[in-house]
Amino acid sequence: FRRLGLRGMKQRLLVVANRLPVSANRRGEDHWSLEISAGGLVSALLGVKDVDAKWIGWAGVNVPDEVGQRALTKALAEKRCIPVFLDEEIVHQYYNGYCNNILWPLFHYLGLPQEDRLATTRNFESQFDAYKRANQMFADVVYQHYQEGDVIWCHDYHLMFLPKCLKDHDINMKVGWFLHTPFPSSEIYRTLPSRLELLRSVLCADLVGFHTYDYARHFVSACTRILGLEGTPEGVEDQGRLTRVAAFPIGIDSDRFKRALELPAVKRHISELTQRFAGRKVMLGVDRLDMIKGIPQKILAFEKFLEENPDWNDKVVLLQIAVPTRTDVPEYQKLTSQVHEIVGRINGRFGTLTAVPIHHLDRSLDFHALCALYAVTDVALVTSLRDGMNLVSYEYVACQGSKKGVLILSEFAGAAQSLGAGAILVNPWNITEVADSIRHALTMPSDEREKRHRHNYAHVTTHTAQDWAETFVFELNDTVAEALLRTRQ
Ligand code: ADQ
Repeated sequence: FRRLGLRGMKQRLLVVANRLPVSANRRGEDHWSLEISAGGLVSALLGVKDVDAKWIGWAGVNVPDEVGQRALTKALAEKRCIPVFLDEEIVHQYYNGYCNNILWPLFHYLGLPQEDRLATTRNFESQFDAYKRANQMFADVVYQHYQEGDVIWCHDYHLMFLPKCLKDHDINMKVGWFLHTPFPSSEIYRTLPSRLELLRSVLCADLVGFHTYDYARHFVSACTRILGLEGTPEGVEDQGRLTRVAAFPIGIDSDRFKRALELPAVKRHISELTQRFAGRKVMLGVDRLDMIKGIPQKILAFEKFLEENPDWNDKVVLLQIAVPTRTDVPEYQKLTSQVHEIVGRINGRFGTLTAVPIHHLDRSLDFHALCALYAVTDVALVTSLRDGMNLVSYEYVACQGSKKGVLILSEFAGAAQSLGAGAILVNPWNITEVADSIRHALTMPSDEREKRHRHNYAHVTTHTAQDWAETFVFELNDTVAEALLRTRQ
């Protein structure tokens, strides 16, 4: 900031993400009610010092009429949000199609569409077209609000084409792009038909960030192998221009969780849950119901544990909270039925008249109930098949100050890089290994539990969401300043 003469000034930051952090409900022709979703990204950005942040994104609703659009724009302005209006057709092609059916599975190593999803491949061109058009619509809204000196921070795989749109408009814009998912090995990435255009666009950004060093390395390899560019320790170089590439591991607002544990409502939840499960060890899973989260694999591993450890049968319970997501997509519907089927079978097999081994809820929990669950449970089970970071593992650790529960964590979650020394790391595909880890976690001596917890707690409370956002914005300013100095020399 100092080098740019910004010391003491509030710098404007435009955060561009597919979804605004609000849920909007229409209450009349020109009246909207808004609820801010207090996710990690929101608290991260609220906590960045000397920065005045605004959000640009889709509100998640179709608003075809001008009266509704004007009213929503006005209501959102009070929450420092600016809407991008996408119609149903573009949402279908860009969001459901290209983003969720092509990029999401590919980036999580599930490959390009097969069978059911093959129809999407046939429509690939039109979906990629819609993706580019949607990205251009986000860019148009950015131009309308941009002032010289603003920092523009683009988020995630939905907006890979945005850096190019922005730099084509004004080469001096300061543009950063951050990916919340993994960036896969270049051998996987190179199967994507639009691989060249997307890489070239991301390289238009000044700073490109990932959760882990491995994802950054995969990205640089994709640029060298697919585009034939040169990778340097700082990033990727193309005709003398450097795009800086680095790892910026996200964190959580750990104080928010610690404060919540002191609230009477949360304490009430905690004592209810403690009574409800008295005499049993409680294991917890909290995930969006998505194939990348490995929920069926987790439940099968728990079944294996029950099979091999009959003495534990009525002494342990697994609470699996799964928020339904992308419910209109057939593959997600199939996953839901598959999970229900497995849970039903296991409860039928191991349940008694008074207790069942798995409580499975298909719903989101409010923040207080979630904190209470994190606090009372003995073991958290995170078995993602791939996950950019996985914040549930961080949230669990933040709430375990007194209990010092054990975290079983997939080695394929980004969080394994930061919490690996404290967690029990597992390969989620190996259900025997996960079943053994469950037994290890449930029988772990208290001094080992404390040591492991201390390591993770220190990490989660010192690598916060605020630090993450502050570091990214600082580095982006620095990168641009350095590039300016280089061109002047
Ligand atoms: P997600 O895939 O959504 O995020 P994750 O990082 O675990 O995964 O965050 C989920 C959030 O939703 C957590 O804050 C959690 O508390 C909340 N949540 C999950 N289930 C819930 C439930 N049943 N009820 C209430 N709340 C629930 C993407 C990437 C991740 C990356 C994040 C941030 O896929 O890998 O860590 O972005 O970059």
